[in-house]
Amino acid sequence: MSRLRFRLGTRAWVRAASISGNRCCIAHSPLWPGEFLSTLLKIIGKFARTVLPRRGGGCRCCNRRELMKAHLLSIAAALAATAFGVSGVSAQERTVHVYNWSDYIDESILQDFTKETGIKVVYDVFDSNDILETKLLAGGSGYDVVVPTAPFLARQIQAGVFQKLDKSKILNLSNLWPEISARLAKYDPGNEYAVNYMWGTTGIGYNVDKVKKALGDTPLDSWDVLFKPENAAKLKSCGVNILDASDETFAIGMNYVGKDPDSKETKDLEAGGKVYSDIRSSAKTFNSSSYIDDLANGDICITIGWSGDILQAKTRAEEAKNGVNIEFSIPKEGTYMWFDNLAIPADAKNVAEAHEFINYLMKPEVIAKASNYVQYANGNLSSQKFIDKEVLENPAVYPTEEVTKKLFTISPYGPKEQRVLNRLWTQIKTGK
Ligand code: SPD
Repeated sequence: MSRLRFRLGTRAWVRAASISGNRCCIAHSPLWPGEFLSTLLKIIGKFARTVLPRRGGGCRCCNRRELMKAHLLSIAAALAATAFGVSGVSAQERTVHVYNWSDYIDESILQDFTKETGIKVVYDVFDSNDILETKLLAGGSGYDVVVPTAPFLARQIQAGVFQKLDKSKILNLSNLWPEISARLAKYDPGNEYAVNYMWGTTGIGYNVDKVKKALGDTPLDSWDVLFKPENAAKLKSCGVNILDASDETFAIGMNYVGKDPDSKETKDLEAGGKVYSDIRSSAKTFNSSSYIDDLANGDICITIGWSGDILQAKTRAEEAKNGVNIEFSIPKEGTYMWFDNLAIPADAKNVAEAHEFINYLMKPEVIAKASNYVQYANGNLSSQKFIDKEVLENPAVYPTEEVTKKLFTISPYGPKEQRVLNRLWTQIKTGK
């Protein structure tokens, strides 16, 4: 005797008929969630029960006519399972593996997604494009959705790391903000591989009271506050953090000393790097994730930081009622405007689920919920009516047109340029 068991999920149970040789039996099987499949298999089960009443949970011998009916029923059940993507006799639970930046989502969104689709989300975080890139280039990362920043995305597309999106499966792309999609198209021509998740700027996050105490009335709208060695030295005792993100810190440094922030010339990179080696002795940490809590708790008083991260630190301090007053400034000299984007690795195992996840995130009310929580701007125009007024109207999140004119973007580093950058950044961080 063999039992044909359809391991399809947990929501409903039906009976399916199976035969082996001259024997037949009725097996109880759990069903994959889904009303249609559930109903279909229930009907098949009902038929099976009529034809082959189950006795004592076992099997019984049947006549040729019954066997034929049972056989047809088992084929129908198998076809139903196949039609709904159930492979073999044992279908897996549907899962999507997501690798995103830390502090970059309202986790209730993940739970809501699972409730709506039945797809479980395995969610991991990183705090540097370099970490993500190392995994992607090695292959077999195990992730189905990842979130590279635009210049990294561009060179990873070139390296064949991603698969093209099946836009017929992401109908919510109709909600995108054409201006942001056009900016992203410089890195991903035709927007074939990626969808913008969030975008923002890199500026100065500071503890208002501690910085005022250290620097008096020094204006906080200029990189001078941090990059002038005499200022950094005065801030040393209250804690200075520098983002551990060499691609953009060098661009910001080059812009500060009057070079093209997108230059890849070694001498320009050295000039940009010198900005940091000059203040290295005043820096307490080089960090891109725990600096949020460090700022919120008063363990550092100033940092180069990403817009939403600083605003989250402000919110955390306010919620903790710890008396720490935090602000974010976009320096008048200009700064880096970046785009973080959802993409599917070429070797992703759960491609259908990855598309469903991206489509879900692009629902206006869902991505608005994400923006309200992380306090970053997103690339979905239809979402704006769902974004809290304090977020949408905060120029630190959605910069004014005037400020936007001073923002710059950068192109990808080539392999040789990247090696120069890595060497210089290691020297700066280690102080050697
Ligand atoms: N905590 C989430 C921060 C996301 C920042 N991504 C920006 C990368 C710019 N290089």
